[in-house]
Amino acid sequence: MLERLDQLEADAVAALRSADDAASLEQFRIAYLGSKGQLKAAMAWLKDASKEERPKLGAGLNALKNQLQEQYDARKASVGGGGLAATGPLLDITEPGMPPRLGRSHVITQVIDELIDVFARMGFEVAEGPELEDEHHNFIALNIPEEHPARDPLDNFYLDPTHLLRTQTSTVQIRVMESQDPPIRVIVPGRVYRPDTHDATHSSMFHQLEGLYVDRRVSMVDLKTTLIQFAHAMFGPEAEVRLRPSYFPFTEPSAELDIKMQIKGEWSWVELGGCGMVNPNVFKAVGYDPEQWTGFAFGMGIERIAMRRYGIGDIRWLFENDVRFLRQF
Ligand code: 2NL
Repeated sequence: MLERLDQLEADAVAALRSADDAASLEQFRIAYLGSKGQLKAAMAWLKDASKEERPKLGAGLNALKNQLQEQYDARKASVGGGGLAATGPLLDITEPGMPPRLGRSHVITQVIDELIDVFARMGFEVAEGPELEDEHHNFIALNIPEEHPARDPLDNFYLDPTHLLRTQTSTVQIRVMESQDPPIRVIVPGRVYRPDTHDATHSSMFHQLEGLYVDRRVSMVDLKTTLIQFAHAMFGPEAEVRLRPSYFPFTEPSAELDIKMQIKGEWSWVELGGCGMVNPNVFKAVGYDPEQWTGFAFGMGIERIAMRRYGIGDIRWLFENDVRFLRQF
């Protein structure tokens, strides 16, 4: 009996060794491990075996079964695709292809890229900085004193009494001026945060583009010329710029910035942001001599530009990430 077991093992091991593809492996499985296979048949030897032989034969058959199953599994894994031979191919290579849908930049990113391009052609470099700021960069250096209403806790996202999410990207221009000497010509696109009840035109997170130019004898004419060049490049040669007197703590004089642009064939004035000549107090805060250096600065809302240009009726659509909306741009 035990000799028959040895013979069975030798045959099975040889058969498995020569099975080198999925089909022959399957033949091996049926012949040896299957429900009508040789191991199953060998179990019948037990009832003809003598009392002394029976336990040894039983243990030997079990061990052989486990060993063959293990070797078969390993072999099958290394041959690969074993399942396919039995079930047929899972992949029908004659099916027509389905091209994957391509991703794209968010419409706000597209507008930012365009703005960077326009200002780059006028010599402006892009600067970036942290969205979590301290009161020095967000307020003090920008000539916004302690008692100013802009610092109201209800109008800002404070993390602690001296840290908050930036409310304007001017914080980055302050950092640029603190770290390098004039002349400076930078634009800063980025996210800003203000607590606002969300509706069609308000979001507590939105994007701004600010610009700063510092050199000797910079004038309001330089500011307006730069803005006119920007308006023409962005909205076409017929676009116009209008500056209306205003007030900001960080500029003096200050102005609101309106641009006349064409929307669906109709010309209209759109309030894009504000601008002005850098307040001497801001220069003092960053260690520039205000007798020597002059500059202009401006800030505009990027959502405003995108919404006007593409006729987007609700600012919230920009941030809901519904691909059916985003795919349109
Ligand atoms: C607006 C108005 C403005 C500035 C931003 C600025 C920055 C520095 C110094 C002086 Cl470092 N000014 N930025 C100036 C005027 C207006 O933004 O309505 N933005 C959406």
